Amino acid sequence: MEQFTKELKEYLIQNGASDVGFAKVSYESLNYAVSIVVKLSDFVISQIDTAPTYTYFNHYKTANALIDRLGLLCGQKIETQGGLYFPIPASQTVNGHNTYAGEYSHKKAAVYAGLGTIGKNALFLHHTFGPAVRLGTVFTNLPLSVGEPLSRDLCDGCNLCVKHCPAQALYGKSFSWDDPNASLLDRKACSDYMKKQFMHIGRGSVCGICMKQCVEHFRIK
Ligand code: B12
Repeated sequence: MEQFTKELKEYLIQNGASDVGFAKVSYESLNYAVSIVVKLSDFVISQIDTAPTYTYFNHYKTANALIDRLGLLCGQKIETQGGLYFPIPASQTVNGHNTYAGEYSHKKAAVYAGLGTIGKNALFLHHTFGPAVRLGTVFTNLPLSVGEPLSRDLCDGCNLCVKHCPAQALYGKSFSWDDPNASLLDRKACSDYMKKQFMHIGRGSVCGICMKQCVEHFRIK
């Protein structure tokens, strides 16, 4: 399957993915995942200051549309090899309000694929692009050549994200393999703040201040 894995990665990159990885993680009977990374615009992110911008909200929607399209293209390619596929939506909350969870965590698949690590901001930090990326995941039963988690931590604990979070939603904890499911973020506080303060900009779905702070630091390092 090494050849197909390589072809799939090249195909997704040709169609707009910034990076692609593969992981041995499961969704029901599908035991492999394709992790798709779409890098965001440095300039758009740089304009976020104490609030998200209208442009960031549009950029977020455009990136989500690309990720969902890449998920479909990826799945169609998998089906040509006789495999099943299940694309996780780019940005969809399931189980009603106040649960703050998607069908599967994109960050988890991306970490297992070896594409990056989790920062104190609870965001996935890509090894090259940093935190300003959006993610997608496609599960399949087709065996793929998988990566493995990075051994170094890409977050140096600078705390800028924790200090600047206007909702004070970040606990200041670091991701740890001893307790990988420990929550780093008060999800309700983050969501409530976006809804209260930024409804007029991004319908309560965007903020990005923790991402912007991290991007600047990531670049300086
Ligand atoms: C619901 C949701 C929210 C909720 C809850 C956030 C949260 N962290 O759970 C709210 C509304 C608060 C929110 C806010 C934001 N979100 Co949001 N959100 C989602 C969504 C749709 C589901 C996340 C989910 O299932 N959460 C439930 C908890 C239980 O899961 P989790 O935090 O992902 O991870 C848990 C476990 O999986 C585990 N875990 C996490 N990583 C790893 C790694 C390993 C190896 C292991 C073993 C475990 C593990 O620990 C966590 C605690 O239990 C995802 C899309 C998706 N399907 O992944 C986007 C997503 C997480 N959001 C994203 C973004 C960018 C944001 C915002 C910046 C808003 C914005 N766009 O401007 C803020 C950032 C908040 C923050 N600092 O984390 C991006 C993150 C990209 C990145 N670089 O990491 C995602 C992945 C969307 C995407 N397609 O890229 N979001």
